[in-house]
Amino acid sequence: MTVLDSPSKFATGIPAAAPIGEAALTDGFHLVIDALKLNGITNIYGLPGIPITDLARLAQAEGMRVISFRHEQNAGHAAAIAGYLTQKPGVCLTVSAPGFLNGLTALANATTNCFPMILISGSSEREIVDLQQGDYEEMDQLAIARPLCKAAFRVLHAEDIGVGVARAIRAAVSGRPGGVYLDLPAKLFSQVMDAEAGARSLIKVVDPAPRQIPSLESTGRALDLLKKAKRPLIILGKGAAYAQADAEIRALVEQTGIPYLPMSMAKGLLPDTHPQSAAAARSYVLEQADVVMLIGARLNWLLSHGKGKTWGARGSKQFIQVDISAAEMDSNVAIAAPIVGDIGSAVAVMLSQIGADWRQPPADWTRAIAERKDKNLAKMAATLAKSPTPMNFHSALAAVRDVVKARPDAIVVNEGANTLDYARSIVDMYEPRKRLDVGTWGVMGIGMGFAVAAAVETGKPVIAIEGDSAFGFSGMEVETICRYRLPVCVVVFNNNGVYRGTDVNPTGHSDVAPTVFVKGARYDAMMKAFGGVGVVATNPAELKQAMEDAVTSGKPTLINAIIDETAGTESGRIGNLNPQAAIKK
Ligand code: ADP
Ligand code: TZD
Repeated sequence: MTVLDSPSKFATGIPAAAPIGEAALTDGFHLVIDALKLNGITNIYGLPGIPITDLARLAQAEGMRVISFRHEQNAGHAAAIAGYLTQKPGVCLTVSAPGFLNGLTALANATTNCFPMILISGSSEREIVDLQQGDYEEMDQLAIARPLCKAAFRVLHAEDIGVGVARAIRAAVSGRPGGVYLDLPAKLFSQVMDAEAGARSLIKVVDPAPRQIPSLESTGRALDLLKKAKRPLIILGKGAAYAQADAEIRALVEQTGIPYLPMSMAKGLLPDTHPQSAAAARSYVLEQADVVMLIGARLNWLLSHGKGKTWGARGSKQFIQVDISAAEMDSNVAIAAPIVGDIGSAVAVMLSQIGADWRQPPADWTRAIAERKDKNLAKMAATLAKSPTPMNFHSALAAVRDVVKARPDAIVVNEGANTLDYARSIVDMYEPRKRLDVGTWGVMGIGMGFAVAAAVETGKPVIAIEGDSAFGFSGMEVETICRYRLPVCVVVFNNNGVYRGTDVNPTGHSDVAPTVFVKGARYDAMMKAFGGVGVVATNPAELKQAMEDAVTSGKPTLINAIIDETAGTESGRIGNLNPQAAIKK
């Protein structure tokens, strides 16, 4: 129960008692905070201003951790990944119109990636917005948010705050997780009501993400298919990592003996060094497999939509898909055995149905994969052993790989093009949910937001491997990292531009080419500017040492890793998606 006080008194930090004989009161500010706390939400990622400045202040005063950012998009990405890591909706708090819009990219990205998040934005007065009379930061935010997220709600009355927050939480985490928008008009915050009635109006959400147990028929159908398969394959996606059914998933893979491929953020669900990992023979297994079981992975562009050259001869595959979203089935190709349910339950049911007589996959299949793997790994080892000057992506990532191997509990954040693609294949992960990256959209700008939230939510060291372009999208948040003294080590792969730094302006004009940055930029000085550690690394030994120092000390660190500006390729590994001019002039 909170006694009503004026915001200005809270600003002084002196709570006032209710006058004797008067009923204790509460208000919109306190009800929002109480509703979040009641539901176990302890952290807010945001950026203060009218009308939510006091909400942020009061939340901190009431014991919540309030992490203020320099731009709402980064706060939004932080909230989204907090949701992914904890299975509780991450909360992002913004001001109206422009602040809301800045947060919206992250909300849409969270929805696309199936991360549970709630964007709470203050908004202007309904009466003025609806008549378009030109209020301060006027915008019909609810209407704008609605098509970009899983659900959107507005609360107009203090007594409905409990319901609004409860609905937002349920919508974010139940079924397929996603982003929810909660619109809180300025007038709501100062609405006053009896404190006891207020407390009674709040809802502690019971079983917010209920288990969805699949039918035995559906799991039986899938297991029958797998049993008959000559070349079975399991693909683990970030839905499997999100589900936190790590032991069951590992048991399923190991008991069936089926080779598996981890999608990017599912790396580490089983250690990448696991003998059944087929990651080093990816093209081979995608082309050759006859039965593929997808667990928490969509057949979207990242898997070439389940068809085309990548997947071998037409009609050569049968798919099993385990997903909480029934509507996901058949979205790209026919799913022969859909299993609709939550991954924890689905995998547990399958484990219970696998008898002692389960036959391991045919040895010629696993042997063929092992041979390809060995060949590819040997080739990669030879490449990684080289140490050119300046560094290229491979030699720098060999150093990163060694540091992560020594600290498997560290969380790796990764964005860029070449920096992303090479890191994904070179840096082995050993534990679940330790690799966070650009996800389904391949969005740049997640870097510092993800890094901040990963550190705040887990307390573990964070290593952010950033292309220099990618880093620029959220680079100002190095101040946030320093301000909260977070154990984040940012490594900027500095090759002077987007993809590479070698383009030239063909006209001879002094403007550089559109993909080129200032050459030799000192990103390390940015971290130093705010009291952190800044280092320049020109070779793998320097890079490794600086990373080890950062991880050991826990001090905010930025390592400016100098990479050959001719290394890498346009668009990394997805150059095929990049249209080229048909007519050369
Ligand atoms: P990736 O990018 O790693 O391939 P996707 O984001 O495409 O993974 O797929 C994740 C899938 O996981 C989504 O279709 C989502 O509905 C599903 N999912 C998320 N959480 C669960 C869960 N707890 N149980 C079952 N499916 C889930
Ligand atoms: N804007 C947003 C929000 N997301 C994007 N994905 C892009 C632009 C386009 N883009 C990519 O897809 S990767 C990339 C951009 C701008 C940056 C690549 O350069 P880098 O990485 O320096 O970060 P590499 O490792 O040098 O290739």
